[in-house]
Amino acid sequence: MADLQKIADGVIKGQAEEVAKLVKKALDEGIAPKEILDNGLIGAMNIIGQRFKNNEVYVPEVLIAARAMHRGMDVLKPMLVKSGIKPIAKVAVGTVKGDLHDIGKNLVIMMLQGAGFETNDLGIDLPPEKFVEAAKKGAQIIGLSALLTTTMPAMKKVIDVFKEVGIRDKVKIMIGGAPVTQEYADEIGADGYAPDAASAVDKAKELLNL
Ligand code: B1M
Repeated sequence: MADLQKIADGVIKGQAEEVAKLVKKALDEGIAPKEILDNGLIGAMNIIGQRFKNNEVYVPEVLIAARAMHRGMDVLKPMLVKSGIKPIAKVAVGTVKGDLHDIGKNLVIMMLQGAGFETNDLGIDLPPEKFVEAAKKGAQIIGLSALLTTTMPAMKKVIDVFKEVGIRDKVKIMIGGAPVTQEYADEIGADGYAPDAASAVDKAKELLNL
């Protein structure tokens, strides 16, 4: 089996240490870091994302694959930096004020990382100002997560504050979380909604025309 296919297979199976070894071997053999990233690590996370969307795998499998992807990234990152590979875009994601749920948000972040985005995990229970701060620091997409019907209005509040400080048109705002819908996104003027972590990657790319 070709080296890149072995790496992708290792990620899909969640074999973190094996992936780290295989990435190192591929680098030693002179395979370009970008090739390893695109066709080994990201390729595998795309497959996992698709299977997750189709309910063929569940949260634990995604978490385990993401962990293996991260181990591979640890080995690859210094080489990527050296060869000047830039992330495809910057996204900051957090859970809105009053809401402590973060499992879904973390999955969204992992899938975005797996797709080559630079991510800023802002945390949970965040006031609107934290999202504004992240946008001012260069995030092109602000991602809001909410799991409670009672915290959904905090998403609108974030959008209102972006308008108040005059930077609403400088960023794309994407929302998600179990009770959130496309209709709600339209109602509050969000730029995008994604029902799950894999779709969040598609939506982020769509919002930035990537
Ligand atoms: Co909470 N809780 N909880 N809880 N909790 C729910 C959400 C609830 C549905 C349970 C129920 O009653 N059946 C209910 C909400 C009811 C409602 O509002 N409609 C509920 C409640 C009521 C509460 C408390 C109020 C309970 C209490 O104290 N009385 C309390 C509130 C605390 C607070 O936030 N202020 C509370 C607390 C907790 C725990 C702390 C115990 C824990 C959270 C731990 C943690 O996150 N670290 C917890 C949990 C685990 C849940 C359930 C069981 C699981 C949520 C989860 O992680 N799902 C949940 C019931 C359930 O869903 N079965 C429940 C898995 C995760 C992968 O899915 O987060 O939907 P999800 O994320 C998905 C998508 O939604 C999407 O992608 C993810 C991956 O596919 N997505 C995005 C998410 N964010 C996105 C952002 C995007 C795009 C997509 O763009 C930026």
